[in-house]
Amino acid sequence: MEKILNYINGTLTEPVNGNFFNNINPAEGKPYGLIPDSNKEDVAQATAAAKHTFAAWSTTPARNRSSILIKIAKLIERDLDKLALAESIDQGKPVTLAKSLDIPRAAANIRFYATAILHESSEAHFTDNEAINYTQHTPIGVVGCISPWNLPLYLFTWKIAPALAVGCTVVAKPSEITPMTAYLFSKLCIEAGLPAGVLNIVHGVGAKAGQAIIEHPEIKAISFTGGTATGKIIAATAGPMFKKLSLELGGKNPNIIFADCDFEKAVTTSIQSSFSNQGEICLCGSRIFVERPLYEKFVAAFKVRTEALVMGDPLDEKTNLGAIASETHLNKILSYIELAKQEGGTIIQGGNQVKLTGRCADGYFLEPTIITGLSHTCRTNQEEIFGPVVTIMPFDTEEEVLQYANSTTYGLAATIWTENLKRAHRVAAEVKSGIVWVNCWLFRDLRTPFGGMKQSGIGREGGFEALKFFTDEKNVCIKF
Ligand code: TXE
Repeated sequence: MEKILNYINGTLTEPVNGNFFNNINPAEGKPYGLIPDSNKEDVAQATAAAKHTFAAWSTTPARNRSSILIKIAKLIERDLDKLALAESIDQGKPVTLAKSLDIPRAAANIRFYATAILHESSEAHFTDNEAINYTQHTPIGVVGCISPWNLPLYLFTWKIAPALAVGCTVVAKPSEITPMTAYLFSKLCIEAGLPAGVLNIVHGVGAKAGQAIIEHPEIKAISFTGGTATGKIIAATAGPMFKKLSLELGGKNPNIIFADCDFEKAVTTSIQSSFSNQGEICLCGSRIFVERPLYEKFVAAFKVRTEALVMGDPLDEKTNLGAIASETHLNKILSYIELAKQEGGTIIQGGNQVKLTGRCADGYFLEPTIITGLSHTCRTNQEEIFGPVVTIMPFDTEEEVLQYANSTTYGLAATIWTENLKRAHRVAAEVKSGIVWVNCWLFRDLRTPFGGMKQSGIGREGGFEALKFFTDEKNVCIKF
């Protein structure tokens, strides 16, 4: 049983209260390690260490901060196989996905911000011949970064990298469902020579350790990715304390397929956007809308491709779909499949929990599921399920599909499939989503700001926006 430890002031340490809880391997449904059950006291220690180190780290030349971060990125690349295996065991995702997506992206996140900080610039405005106004950004202080369980190291590094690059010191908490790669990451930070206290990782449950980070008065900004319900709690706590907030929350993303699309590409990519990572990606297109002339053909082809997906042991290189991240989450998804039936939906594929044999006999496996026959207004089509479950609905006109697409409280991502350039621009302009992909999905340029509209969140991550988020901005006017 591997015992995960907190990383506070440069040292791996047990929680102050000495309490741990089980770390479950979702493919086996069994504990395989222990997680610190940290509380306020650990967060207080971590914050004190971060505060103490802030003066030194924030005045360390950007090139030196950059070179330590690059060292960490190289260590991630060196340990690619080890980290991918750990992430697959911890989260249930196929090891091949961890190896090709999660871990390389974690290294890329760190490299991106380690180099971006070397190219940071600020604005100056000359006011006729009378004055100059310039904008100055200075690191805001100690910041809190809280990440979820679906893309563990990928989202953890996405938050901490810009904070560290800009000169902030960090108190971070990975999800208690998937803490292992953040723990291995803390060892890499020690190996790379990251000064003590610059990054502190406190493990534990959200309501205790997470909430203590949000409430701590010395933590000036919070970057959070997780569920919308948790986002509301965080906003309610941090808002009255006037903390800077970036909230990346849920999605109920439309995947809009027009009859003039490149059919083969649309079907192949829609399989990925529906079922990658067991559908546990906030950007997954969980509502598929197909223009009526193509509807029957699309549904038939999509069903055949879904049937061909291999669900099984995440450590098997042939596996396309691994385990659901936790038993609680599996039950949540199953309850939505029941709801879909009650709402009059037809399960045309999947819908059942699966019992595998051998090592994975007690794991949390669920068939990829396709539901048709539902209205866009029902709860199944309005609430985030966050699993391998998609609905497919026909539409007749652009106006109609835009109304369907925009009918939820979410607005994270949308995908549009059409070969008609004018229509692509027209629909992209009208969809209320922070990210719109045309004829592709999950294509990311890290310079592009990332975030949602409506209840999918506030603030933008990615690009230079993220560096700015972790700063105080000042505008200075000098009169000649
Ligand atoms: O996430 P939580 P949960 C959605 C998805 C899922 C639902 C709930 O629909 O079914 O959210 O998942 C920490 N103060 N997404 O409950 O609770 C927690 O410890 C501070 C979408 O597992 O939001 C973890 O580190 N922190 C999503 C992080 O918040 C708190 C990814 C996320 O957990 C806290 C995950 C508190 N009071 C779930 N309570 C996405 N957008 O990608 C919890 N946490």
